[in-house]
Amino acid sequence: MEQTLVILKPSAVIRGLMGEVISRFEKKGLIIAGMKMVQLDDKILAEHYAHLVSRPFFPSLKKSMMVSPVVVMCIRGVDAVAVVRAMTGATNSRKAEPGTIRGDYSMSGQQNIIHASDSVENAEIELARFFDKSEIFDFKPAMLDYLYADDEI
Ligand code: IDP
Ligand code: MG
Repeated sequence: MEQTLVILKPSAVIRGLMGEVISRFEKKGLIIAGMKMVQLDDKILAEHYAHLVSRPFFPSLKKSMMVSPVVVMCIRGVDAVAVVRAMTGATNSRKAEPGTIRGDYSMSGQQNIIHASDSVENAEIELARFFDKSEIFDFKPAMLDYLYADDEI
């Protein structure tokens, strides 16, 4: 199964939306294989958002990601990267479809509740950035036999 990185941003933590968002992933049938609260800093954000460091909004983005701790999650499932991106919705929450996390909980292009890895390759890099191997757990959820047909996993 694939694994992907989700970050519950300060906009989720401070607004009290952590449970709502985590619950969506659980109800979908995704497996939460790792989860912890961390305070991000300049160094890790410059790495994580390396593709955006030259953009004018980068200082504001960085600040917004450090105003509170965040929750980092490793989410596992068949096609987890694409499934979680679809659940996340468009970057600008005002354009995100209703029914997506950003579409339902945010009005902002920046304070948009969660980060989700955008490819299998980036998911691997990002998970290694935020988690030690020992913090990602391989266990069998009780409902696994009812989440997928035998030939899907
Ligand atoms: P993504 O989070 O949907 O993958 P990226 O383009 O990777 O979008 O941007 C990372 C984060 O940077 C976004 O989630 C958002 O918080 C912020 N961001 C992206 N574009 C803008 C912008 O034009 N203005 C302000 N913030 C932005
Ligand atoms: Mg991105």
